[in-house]
Amino acid sequence: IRIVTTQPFCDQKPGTSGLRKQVSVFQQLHYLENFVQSIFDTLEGYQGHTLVLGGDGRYYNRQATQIILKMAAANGWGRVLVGQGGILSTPAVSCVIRKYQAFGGIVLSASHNPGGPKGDFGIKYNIGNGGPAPEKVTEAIYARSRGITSYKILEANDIDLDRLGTVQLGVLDVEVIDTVTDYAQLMESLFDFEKIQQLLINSRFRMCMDSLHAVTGSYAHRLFEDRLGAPLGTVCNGTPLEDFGGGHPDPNLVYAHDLVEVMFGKDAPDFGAASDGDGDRNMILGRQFFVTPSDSLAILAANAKLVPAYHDGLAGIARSMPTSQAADRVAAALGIDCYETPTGWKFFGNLLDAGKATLCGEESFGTGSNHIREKDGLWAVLFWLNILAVRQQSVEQIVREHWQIYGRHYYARHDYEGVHSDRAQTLITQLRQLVPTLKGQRYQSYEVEYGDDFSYTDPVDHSISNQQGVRVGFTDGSRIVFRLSGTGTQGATLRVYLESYESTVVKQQLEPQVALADLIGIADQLGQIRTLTGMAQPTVIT
Ligand code: VG1
Ligand code: CO
Repeated sequence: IRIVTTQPFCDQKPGTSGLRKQVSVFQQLHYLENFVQSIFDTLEGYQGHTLVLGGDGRYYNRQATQIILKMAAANGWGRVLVGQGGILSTPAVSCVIRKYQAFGGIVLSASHNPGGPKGDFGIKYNIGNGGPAPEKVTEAIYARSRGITSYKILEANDIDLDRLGTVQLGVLDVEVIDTVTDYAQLMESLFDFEKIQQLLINSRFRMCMDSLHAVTGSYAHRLFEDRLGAPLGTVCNGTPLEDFGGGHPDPNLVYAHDLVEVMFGKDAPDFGAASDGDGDRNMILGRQFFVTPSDSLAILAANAKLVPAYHDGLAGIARSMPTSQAADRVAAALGIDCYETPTGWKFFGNLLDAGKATLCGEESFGTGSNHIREKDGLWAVLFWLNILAVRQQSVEQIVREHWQIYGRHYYARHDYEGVHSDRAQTLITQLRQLVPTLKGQRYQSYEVEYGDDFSYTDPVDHSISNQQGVRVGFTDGSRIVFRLSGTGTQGATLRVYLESYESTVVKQQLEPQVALADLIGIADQLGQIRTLTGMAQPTVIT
């Protein structure tokens, strides 16, 4: 065991979902090691216990895996379960931690950010419930990283990550596990695979799953084609690549363009889906029809009883604050609680552990449940397939019927990427000062009901998270939310979330950008977006 002297880096503060930086930053001497040692130094009582380790397969995944294994060996872990080739999707890590009652896990991913030598890399610690470490842990890791002076690493050869089975690294047992098996078994225990299989082998139903050259490729091939009988070719871009084929592995209408072309083209399949770099996000499409993630959460909740795992009903629903209020209406109709949390899956962990929520979702193409403690892309796809198999209707019919019953929440997110950090900060600071003064003010036909900077008190451990996004709510239930991204690696990204509500069926047919046009104008007026960012329009609209 070698003790290596090091100096702290000042920028190792985890964001919304772990530490994400450009690959070149991680390749600096000691950079990764410092952060990993900071994680280990922060944990108590892990000695002799099990760590789960896996990543989304992006560039630097293998090298980082070898380093972390040797550091785990030097720091007294008892066993590491590592995915074959160093690969595990984020939901699979969560599944494996829970199944084998590991002490915790490390996920190597920058999720939807591009990969490759010029792309991004990331690392995140998950606790024993399988979920992302809560803020008090990530803050402790950050504090440690600023005072670190040395780290411990075993001097040893690299292990063969491609061969399944157990090898020794010093006193550490390293078990290379199949990436898919545990996760696939969990999925089979939740859904009606027989019904889904009948749907998929029926030649009248066609589906297309786009894995965007990212981690879900192996999972999707195994589940949809091998196990559920969908024809070969159902999964496209299903070979994981270190640079995701040069694309943005982000399942939305902008970046999943191949799939969008197929689903909005002539002779489109009945059902389309995509997932992100690390497999925790999902996009759901019908034939020439897009389901917003906020609607998807509400529809899954309203139809949950059709799925074996949720047959007895839901304890509650949780959504992140910027996610539309569509789920709230379903919760109200079901007579269950709906929780509103800050952005980031780590805030759902306590609600799930305490049995207060069963389904959770975020507008950013994230949906999940109490089966694990991460959002789960393929789980959402299977959930939709299970509903389709039972209801025997099209995706569009299901969504339109939902709107008829509950009303439609028009929704859009406008991202302004690559904004100068100072200017983005100014914009938010000005909004923080402005919005509490707006109550009663009128903007076109809208009257402000409240304006605040969202603060969350966790109902389980009572921890408080302040400044989670500036909200302006109007008397008719419409909302505008402003916040800065915590996952970007260059400059700042401003996110503007827009939502309005329409209960009249004949008015539910508009394009969201048209329905939200007035709110888009008001958002610019309130935030001085064009002036402060210097941009005439958003870089990405989802
Ligand atoms: C974004 C999304 C957030 C999501 C997070 C991690 O964060 O808005 O909802 O939980 O990414 O998703 P931010 O701070 O950039 O808005 V993933 O798939 O990157 O782990
Ligand atoms: Co992700």
